[in-house]
Amino acid sequence: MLPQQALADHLRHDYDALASSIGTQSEADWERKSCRACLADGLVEILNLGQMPPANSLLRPQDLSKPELRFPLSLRLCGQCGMVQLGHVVPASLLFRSYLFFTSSSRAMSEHFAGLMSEASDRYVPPGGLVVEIGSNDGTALASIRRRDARVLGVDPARNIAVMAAARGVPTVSEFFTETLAREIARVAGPASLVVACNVLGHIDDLDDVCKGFKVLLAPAGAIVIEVPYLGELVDHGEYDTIYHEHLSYFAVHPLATLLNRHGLRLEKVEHFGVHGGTMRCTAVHGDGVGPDVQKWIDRESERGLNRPQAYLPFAAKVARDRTALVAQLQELKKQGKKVLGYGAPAKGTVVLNYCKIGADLLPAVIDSTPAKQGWHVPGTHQPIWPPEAMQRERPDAILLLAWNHADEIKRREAAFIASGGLIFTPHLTEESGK
Ligand code: JHZ
Repeated sequence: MLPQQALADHLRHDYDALASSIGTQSEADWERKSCRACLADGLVEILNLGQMPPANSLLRPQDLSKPELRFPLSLRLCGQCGMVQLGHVVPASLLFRSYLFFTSSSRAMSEHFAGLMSEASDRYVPPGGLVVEIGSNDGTALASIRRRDARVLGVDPARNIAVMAAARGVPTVSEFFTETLAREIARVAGPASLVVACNVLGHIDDLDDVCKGFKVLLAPAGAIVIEVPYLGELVDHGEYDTIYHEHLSYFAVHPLATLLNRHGLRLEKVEHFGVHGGTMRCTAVHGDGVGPDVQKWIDRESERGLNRPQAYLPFAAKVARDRTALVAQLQELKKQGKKVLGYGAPAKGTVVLNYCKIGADLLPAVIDSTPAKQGWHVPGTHQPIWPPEAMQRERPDAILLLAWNHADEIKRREAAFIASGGLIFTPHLTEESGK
């Protein structure tokens, strides 16, 4: 067994223990009725993806016959501030204490974060200054900082990953980020000139506690750089598979600015990047209001009515249409005697396979390059996860690109498959190459 797998396997015992205690609770125990950004009541459902297993709760072969946890996946809108969020909260300790997603699994994402760290640390970190990353994962981003005169500290609750970060030379506190922890970091290490939080704000239920933590940790002239997938693109492109229990919030600019303002933080700048299906990088500082360009984002969001339930009707209709079309496509390929494999076992893949009820009869296995995932199975639909070498052995005719956000990197890796005429399509049925 590889070290990554051994640790994940070991921590699975904790997951099982937690899962059996949670299994006795009811839906009402997980429901949240007030908005995470502005605390208003009265959230309105805009999409329902049914009962879904936690997307990263991969199964070992010996778990396949055991009952699995499923939780409601209901997407709701706050009519007050426009925050889109899940109506139910799966306990964070179940989702994040042992984590199977590693930032280093994508070269393109590693380069993206290295760019962020170098730009932001040049701008905000004086000699001897401190950079704190929340949700630092395996330390990839912090390790990319080459400056010897900057101090770095990661914070990530996943114990298996904190070990990997430490091995990379990135000191990591393996805890959830809270105001209490922020005070302790500030007391021991001093205020942070730069706080980075990429793809993690959406994971946290109590955003007030996190913002209080930002406020006490941040140095007077420091900055917080937050990256989150952008709601506008999720809706425009029908990226329903990015909706899963780990992602409690789906940010647009207005609700994020509202949240930060409530805590004496000013959203100064918003930049757009294509990664993860459309991402915004938001820079916040001490203060109030928003920067002039940020106001333009807010005006555009208000013009398109992102805080009104009607704006989401075409999105919900496209999600249902995509499901029907994807299943029809897989059935047709099966009828033609073609072999189809999934590519990537991302959290998104679990959502697609379970929402569309795609079992091993239509898609017998998925390929993933992460050693810790190989040999395990997709929750709910149970496809085994094979390493990329299986492509040569299995010689599929087509692949369903579940990790569609890494299309370029995967296409480079699988150039031989494409050269031989292999078909690649995504759950949203964009044809990437054809026979
Ligand atoms: P990927 C992640 O979601 C995790 P996920 C997280 N929840 C988050 O917030 C979002 O990102 C934004 C594999 N792969 O990045 C590796 C290959 O097999 O889409 C991964 O298992 N071959 C924090 O889980 C998966 O695909 C390759 O060449 O949806 C990609 O997962 C490459 C590049 C990746 O994340």
